[in-house]
Amino acid sequence: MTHETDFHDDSRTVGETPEMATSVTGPQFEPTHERALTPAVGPARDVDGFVRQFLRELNYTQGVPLSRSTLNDQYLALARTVRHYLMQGWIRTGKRRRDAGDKVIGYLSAEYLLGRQLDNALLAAGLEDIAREAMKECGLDVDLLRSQEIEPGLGNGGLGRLAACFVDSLATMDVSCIGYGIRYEYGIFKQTFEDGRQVEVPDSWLALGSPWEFPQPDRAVQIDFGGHTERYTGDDGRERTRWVPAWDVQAVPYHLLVPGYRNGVVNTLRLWSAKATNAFDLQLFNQGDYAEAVRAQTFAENITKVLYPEDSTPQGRELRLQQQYFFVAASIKDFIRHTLPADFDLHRLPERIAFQLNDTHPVIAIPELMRILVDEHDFEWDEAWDVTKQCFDYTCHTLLPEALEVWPVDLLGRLLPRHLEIVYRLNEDFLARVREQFDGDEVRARRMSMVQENPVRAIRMAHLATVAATKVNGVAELHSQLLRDKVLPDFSEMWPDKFTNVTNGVTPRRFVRIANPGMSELVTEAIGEGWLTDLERLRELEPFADDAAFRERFRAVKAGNKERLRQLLHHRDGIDLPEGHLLDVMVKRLHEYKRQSLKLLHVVSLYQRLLSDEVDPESTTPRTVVFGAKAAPGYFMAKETIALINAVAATIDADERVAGRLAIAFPANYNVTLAETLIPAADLSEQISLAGKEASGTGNMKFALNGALTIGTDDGANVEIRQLVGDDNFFLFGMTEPRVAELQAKGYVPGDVYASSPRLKSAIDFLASGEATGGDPSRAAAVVDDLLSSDRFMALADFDAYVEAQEKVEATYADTEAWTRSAILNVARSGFFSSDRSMRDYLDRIWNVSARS
Ligand code: 26W
Repeated sequence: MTHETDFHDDSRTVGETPEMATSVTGPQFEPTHERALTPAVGPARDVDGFVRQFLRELNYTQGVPLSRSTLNDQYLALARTVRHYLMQGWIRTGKRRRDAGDKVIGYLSAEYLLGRQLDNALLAAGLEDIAREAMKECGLDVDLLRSQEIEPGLGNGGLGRLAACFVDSLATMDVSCIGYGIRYEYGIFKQTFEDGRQVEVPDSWLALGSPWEFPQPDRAVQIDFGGHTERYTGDDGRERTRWVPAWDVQAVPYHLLVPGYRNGVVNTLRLWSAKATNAFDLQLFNQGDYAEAVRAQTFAENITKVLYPEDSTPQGRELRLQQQYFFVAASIKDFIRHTLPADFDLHRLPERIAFQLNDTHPVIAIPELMRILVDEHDFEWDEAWDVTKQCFDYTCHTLLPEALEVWPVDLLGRLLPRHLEIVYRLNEDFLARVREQFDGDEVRARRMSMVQENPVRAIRMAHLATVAATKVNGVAELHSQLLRDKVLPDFSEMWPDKFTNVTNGVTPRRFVRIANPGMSELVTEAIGEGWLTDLERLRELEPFADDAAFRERFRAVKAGNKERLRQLLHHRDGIDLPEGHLLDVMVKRLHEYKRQSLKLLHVVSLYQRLLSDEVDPESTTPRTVVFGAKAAPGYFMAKETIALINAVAATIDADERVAGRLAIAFPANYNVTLAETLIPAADLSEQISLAGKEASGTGNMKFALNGALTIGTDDGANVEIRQLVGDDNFFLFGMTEPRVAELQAKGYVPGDVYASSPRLKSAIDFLASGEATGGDPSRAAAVVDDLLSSDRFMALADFDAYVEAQEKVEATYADTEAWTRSAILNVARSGFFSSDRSMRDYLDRIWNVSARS
C-alpha cells in the first residue's frame, strides 16, 4: 500500500460542492430544529472523495481496516460507496415527484431479473473512471471487485428481465415509476451439472450481504388471508360485506434504487418480504415446545422464501397464489397510505396511478382494489368498478394455452373468500353485457366467462384482466395479432380498441454499453455521443458498413469479446473454447417450443458430415456451438434435453477426428451476468422457435444490437428484426404461423417427415444408436422417442430448411467482409429495440403520460 489508505482519517474534512447541498426531507420528516435543516452532503465526486467514502464504508460499516479486509468486504464497501452517490438523486427525485403530484406508473411484476447492480450503478452515476482510479489507489482492482457480486436473480427469464429493462428506461426518461415486486430470499436456482444432468442448488444471493437494499420495517403493512365473509347493515342502513380473515402476515418493504442514466433521477423498486405478525407463541415456548412455538413464523415467512422456477407452466400451488396476493395487496395499500396525500379522494385514483399488470401473476390486484373501494371506502359497486377499470392495464407475455393461469375456486375461496365473491359478481355483470350485446349467445358467454367449469371450476385470470383493463397488449406485432385472433378473439370482437401492441425492447445501457464497451467506444467514435439514450441514432452507422477500415476495427472488437468470453469460460467452467471459430449461440430457457432439440439435431448432422468421407473437413467452417439454458425442475423433457446436449458435447469434445472443426460448450447456470459476456462475443444468434409460439423474445434483440446475425423463424420479434435489418442480413427459415396451423389441422405426423428426409433420418438414427452419446443409446432415448412420436413443436418439419439456412450461414461467413458488413448493419438498424422506445409506446398509447426527456 503506497497511500495512507488503510484506515479512514476522519480528521480530514470531506469536500462539499454547492450543487450537492440540498435539504433532506423524507416522507414523514418535519424539521423542528435548525440543525435538522443542515444539508446532507454527498461525497466529493473525485478520486479522493471516493477513496475517503470507500474507506469509511470499509472501516465503519464493514468494520475492518483495508489491510485485513476480504474481497467481499471490499466489494460491499465499494457498493455502498457508489450507493452513497445515488442517494441525493433518490431523495430529490422523490421530493420532486411528490411536490408535482405526478401520475405514477405502478409496475406490478412478480419477477425482476435485475442482473448485477454495481456495474449499472457505476455507469448511471458516471463514476466508472473515478472508481477505477480510487480502487487503484487502494491497491485494488475494480474489475475483480465487480465480479464478486452475486446477481439478484429474482426472475425466471424473459418476463422478469423485461421488467428490469423497463424500470431502467423509465428512470432514464425521468418518468415517475414504482416497480412493485417480491423480495425472494432465494431467486432462480443455481444450475449445476452432475453427469451432465441438471441439479438445482439454492441461490443464496443475500448470504454475503445485500448492499443495494434499504429495509423499511416501520412501513410494514398487514396482509390478511383466509376466513370468511359476513353481511351486515352499515350505520347508513346499507347492506355491506366484510371479510373476516383467519390469519395475517406482515409485508415489509425493501427498496432498491433504480438510477437513470446520468440524469440524477433515481426511481424506486419496492420489493416485499413476508414476516410473521407474531414471532412465536410465548406460551408454547415456555412449555418447552420450541418447534411448535415458531411454526407460525416459518409458515408466514415461507411466502417470500423462494421464486417459483416454473416458466410458462403454472402449477396452481397455494403458496404461489399467496405470493401473488401478498405483493399486490401490500403494494396497493402502501400506495394509498404512503404515496398519496393523506386526504386524497380515491374517486380520483386514476389520475395518480396506472397499474401495469405484468402478465396474469398480479391480476388478483383487480378484486383487491374493488374490495378496498367497496368494503373499506363505501364506494357503490358501479362507482368502484369505474375507478378500478381505469387503474389497470394488462400485458400478456405468452401464446401457450397451458401458460394462462387459472385458479381453482376451492383454493381461491379458501385463501381469499371475499375476492372470489367479487370475481363472481364482476363475472355476472360482464356476462350480462355479453348476452345483451350478442343476442343471448350462451356458447359465447361460456367461452368468455371468467369462470371455467372443466376440468375443475377455476378463475381464468387472463379473462378477468382483459375485462378490467383499459388496454391489453401483446409484446410483438405477430404476438399481438395472434392474441387478438386466436387467444382472446371474443374479447377483441367486443372491444377492438382495447387491444394494442407494444413490441418489447432491451436497455442499451446494460446490454450494449456495459456488456460491450469495445463496440460502444467504436460507435461513439463514429457517430458521437448521445446514442445510448436515443438508440435510433445507430442508423448513422450505416455508411460505416462500407468502410473497410471500420469493418476491420469492428472485427477486432468482436475478436476481443470472444477472447473475453474464452477467459471467462476457462475460469468459470473450465471450458476451453477453440479460437477462430464461428461462434453460434443459443441461450434462453429450455422449452420444447424454443426447440433446442432442433439445434442439437443440426449439431449431430454437422458431426456426421465431419466424420463422413464425402466432405473435406478443411472446407467446412469451424464452429463452436454454445448453449445456455435452465429447465424448470419438474419439466422432464427439458431436463432430458439438457442431459442429451451435455452427452453429445462430451462425445464431440473427446473425438480427436473433429478437433478444431466442431465444439459444443454448455456452461452451467446461464444468467444475466453470463449473458453480458456471451452475447457480445456471438457471431450467430439462434432464434428458432416454432412460428406462433414465442411471444417476442428479447435475447434476439440483444444479439442483433451486438452485431450477431440471426438465424430464425418468422416468430415473435424476429419478424420485426428481419424487417428492420433486411432479408440480406438475416437467415430466415421454416414454416410460417399460418403454415403451422394448417399442418396441425391436417394432422402432423413426425414419422412421415423422418421417413422422407434422408439427412434428418440419418441424424436421428445416429443419435438413437448412441454414437453421439459415447456409445450409450439410452441417453438419447427420451428425446428421440418424443420427436418421433409426437414432436409437439414440429422440430422435424423444419429440419431440412434449417440445415439449408445453416449452409447459407457458412457460405456468408466465409466472406469475412460481407459478414462484417451485415453485422454492422444489424447494429445500425436495431435501434428500434431499445426499451426506451417500448416505454415511449406505453406512455403514449397506454398510460397517457408524457416523458420529461
Ligand atoms: C408459472 C406461470 C408462468 C406463466 C407464464 C410463468 C411465467 C410465464 C411467462 C409469461 C413466461 C415468459 O417469460 N414469457 C416471455 O416474456 C418475454 C417478455 O415479454 C417474451 O419476450 C418471451 O417471448 C416470452 O416467452
